[in-house]
Amino acid sequence: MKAEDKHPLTDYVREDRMPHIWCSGCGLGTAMSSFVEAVKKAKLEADNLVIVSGIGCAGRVAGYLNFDSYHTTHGRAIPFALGLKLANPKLKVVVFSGDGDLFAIGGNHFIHAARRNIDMLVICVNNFNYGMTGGQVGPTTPLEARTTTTPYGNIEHPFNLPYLACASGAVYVARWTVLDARRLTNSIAEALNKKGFSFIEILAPCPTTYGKRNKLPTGLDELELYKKHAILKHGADTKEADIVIGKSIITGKFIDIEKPTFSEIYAEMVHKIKSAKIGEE
Ligand SMILES: Cc1ncc(C[n+]2csc(CCOP(=O)(O)OP(=O)(O)O)c2C)c(N)n1
Ligand code: SF4
Repeated sequence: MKAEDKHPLTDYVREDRMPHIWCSGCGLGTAMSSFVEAVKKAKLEADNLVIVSGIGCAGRVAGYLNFDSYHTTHGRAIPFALGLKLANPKLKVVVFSGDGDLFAIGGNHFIHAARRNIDMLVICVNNFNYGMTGGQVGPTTPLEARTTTTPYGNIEHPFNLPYLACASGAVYVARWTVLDARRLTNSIAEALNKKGFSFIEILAPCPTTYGKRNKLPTGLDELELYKKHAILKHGADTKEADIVIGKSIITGKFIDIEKPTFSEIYAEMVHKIKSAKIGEE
C-alpha cells in the first residue's frame, strides 16, 4: 500500500480489531476520531498516554485505539485509571466511556475522583441510554423519553452531567455534540494538557436503540436536532445545562479553573513528613 493510500488516522487505530461493532449512524466513530485528532494536536507523548474504558458500546474505544489501553469491568474505569495514575504520576490517563458506565454503576467513583482532583480526563459519550444491552433507561435518559424499559416514557429525572461534574469539583468541564467535531477536538486537546480532573460530555446519536424509539431513527435525525437546539454558551452556569426534550441544549466550555491535584498534595505531604516538619508536634 502506498503511503498516500493510508488513512491519516490509521496508525492510531488497531486495524486487526476492524471492522468495528458500531452501528451505522452511531456517534462513537466521530467521538473517537475527534479524540485521536486531539491527541495529535496536544502533542502528547503517546508512550505516556493510557486509555481506560468500562463496558458498553463506548467502552469499545479502549480496544480500538492503538495506545496503551485497558477495557475494564462495568463502572470501574475510573478507579482503575486512578490506580494507574497514582502508581505512575507521569502518565496522562484518559477514561473514555458511556453514560451508564460512568454515571449509573460508576457514579460514585466519578464524584470522588472529581472531589479529590485526580489528574485525569474523563470523556463521557452520552447517548441517553444503555446502547450495548438493547436500549434500557439510564441516568441521563431525558424525562418522558422512551426506552425498552420505559415504553410509556421515562419518569426519572436525569443527571445534568456538567452540573454534577462542576459540583463534585472538576477543574475543566465542557459539553459538545458530535456535530461540533472541530470544537470537540480543540476542547479535548486543551483538556489533555490541563492539570486536574477534567470532564467532557459528548452528545452522540444512538439511532439503533435510543433514536428509533424517540423519533430520531437515523444518526442524521439526531444531528439535525443538535443543529436546531444546540446553543453555544461558554462559561454558562451549569445549572442551566439540563437536557429537556424540545428545549435548547447548552454546549460550550463551562469551567476552567486551577486547583492543587491529589498527587501534588500527596507529594507535599510526603515531603513534609520526610523533612520531619509534621508528626513532631
Ligand atoms: C456488572 C455489570 N452489570 C451490567 C452489565 C451489563 N452491561 C453491559 S454494557 C451496559 C450498559 C452500557 O451503557 P452505557 O455505559 O451507557 O454505554 P453504551 O453502550 O450506551 O455506549 C450494561 C448494563 C455488565 N457488563 N456488568
Ligand atoms: S447500539 Fe447505539 S451506541 Fe451502540 S453502536 Fe449501535 S448506535 Fe452506537
